[in-house]
Amino acid sequence: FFILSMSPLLSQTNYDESKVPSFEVPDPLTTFKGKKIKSVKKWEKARRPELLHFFENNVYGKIPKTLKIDSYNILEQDDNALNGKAKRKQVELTFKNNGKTLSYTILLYLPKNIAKAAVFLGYNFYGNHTITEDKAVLISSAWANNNESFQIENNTLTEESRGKRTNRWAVEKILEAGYGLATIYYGEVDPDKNDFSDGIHSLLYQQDQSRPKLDEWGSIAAWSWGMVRALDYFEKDPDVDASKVISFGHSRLGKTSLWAAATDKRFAGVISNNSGCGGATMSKRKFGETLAVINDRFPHWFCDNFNEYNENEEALPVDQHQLLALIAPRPLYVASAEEDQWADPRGEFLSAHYATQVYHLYDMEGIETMEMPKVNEPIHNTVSYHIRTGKHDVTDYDWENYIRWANAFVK
Ligand code: GTR
Repeated sequence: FFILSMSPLLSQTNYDESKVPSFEVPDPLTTFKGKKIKSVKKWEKARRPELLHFFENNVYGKIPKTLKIDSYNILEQDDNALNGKAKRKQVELTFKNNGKTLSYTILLYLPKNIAKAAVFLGYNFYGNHTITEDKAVLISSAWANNNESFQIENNTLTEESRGKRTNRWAVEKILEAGYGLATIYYGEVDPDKNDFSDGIHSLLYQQDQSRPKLDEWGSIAAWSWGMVRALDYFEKDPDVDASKVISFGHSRLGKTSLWAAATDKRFAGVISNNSGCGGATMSKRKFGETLAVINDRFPHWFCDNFNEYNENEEALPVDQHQLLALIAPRPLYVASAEEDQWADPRGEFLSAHYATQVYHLYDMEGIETMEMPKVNEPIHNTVSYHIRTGKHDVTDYDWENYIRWANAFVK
């Protein structure tokens, strides 16, 4: 599943900085019609909406209609979880439409002595039970990609993978710092396969529709939608400070956390961990993964309109730094890994830099320099960035920095 098949496009992958094409960086502060934006008011009234609209119609796809939580059910709760260190809740959200039902479960750990906690919210790849050894965490029955190292066969999650991803989730550090952690298995919202008969898409088709239209949502937008609805739930949960929810995601789920926060201003902060192509990095650099490659290998992630730009990045009137700009003025953290050249760390860094001019409109600071910091030397501002040693992953180092940044800029 993560192994690259050798298509001719892949053999053309560029990892040479001197071969990055020169291109004009689309200006976040000039409208498509050429008007210069000089105030927050104009940004919010004119420019931000047209950019959001462009990403909706041509990149991630728009959601056909709003669908609210039909009901929520606290499946399980324990005030003395993790050896008495945390409160645990497992909350199932249910949605209904077109005679169909979809449910997904939020696993929530909360620090015990805080009345209303700020929370990191992020999806996991292989089930809530993989992020912790905690035996009480329920195992999802949703479809999963087969994976030998997680002992997933027949697309079914089992007890055998409990705790297999604890390395990516610094649960104790998060709780000790006074934050809650909420996670959802992304396959419950939309199974990660090129099949639009299942997942949340199927609840919102019009009569006789069986797949999204050209400008309608792919899977990333569907997963983002799931995060937004989780935020709706947090507004009802007395233990959560819904005004301090940080969307977090790694890789494809980092693309997701960015899009969720771009579409919903209630997210108080955003973390993009190694999100790469179609996430934080700049498409026009064509470094590492390119649009043609991502749309070929994962045809269901973006909307069909995005294919317009396969091997045609020059034609894009936007680039991903403008997605980051949609987060302004909220705190944003973009993180890369040295060995994750596929995700183009330099492109992720530059993107954070180019988005910073929108933060300046709000008198906030971001990535002021165009010189990339050394590995393991983070730049912390309202817009933060680091590149750490190691590979495509989420590590304790990443979490330690996210917590420091959240303490300074979100909490
Ligand atoms: C890769 C994909 C990346 C990234 C990654 C992941 O195969 O090319 O864009 O999303 O998967 O999600 O782990």
